Amino acid sequence: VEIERTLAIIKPDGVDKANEIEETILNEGFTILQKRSLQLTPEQASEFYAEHFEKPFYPRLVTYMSGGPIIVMVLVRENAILHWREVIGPTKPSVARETKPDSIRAKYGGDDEHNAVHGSDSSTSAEREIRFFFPDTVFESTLIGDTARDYL
Ligand code: YYY
Ligand code: MG
Repeated sequence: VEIERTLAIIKPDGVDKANEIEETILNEGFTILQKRSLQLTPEQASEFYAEHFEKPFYPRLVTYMSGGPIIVMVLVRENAILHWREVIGPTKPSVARETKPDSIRAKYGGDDEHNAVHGSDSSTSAEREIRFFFPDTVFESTLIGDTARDYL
């Protein structure tokens, strides 16, 4: 059994549903290992989403993600990265409502740009993203094995 860590963000439009979202997180068997509330500067949002630099939606995304407080969390679970992506649903809330009505983005997302939550999409991303918000994190990979068990 592979115990993994992933990074979750409750985005600015999701913060007023933070209690419901956290309840879903716990019901899905995640442990919230770390949690912090903050507001990104535009520079930090640009860096976090650097992979999308070339995309037409990038400027809007940066403005949106730096436009209000967010809540960042490190989640731990078996198969955490993939499972969290399943729980949040497809990127676009309109698609999520069509194909995965129980997902967080279906329930709490607004229009396609305001989709309530973020989830790391791979082990490499999870490691980078966890370090981005929790720079003191010590780990050799997102698979933390016995170390994680101390928190479960
Ligand atoms: O990983 P995920 O958040 O599901 O989607 P990405 O393709 O990485 O895009 C990041 C972020 O950008 C997405 O959550 C909303 C926004 N976005 C957008 O506003 N318009 C798009 N066509 C695609 C993505
Ligand atoms: Mg992504």
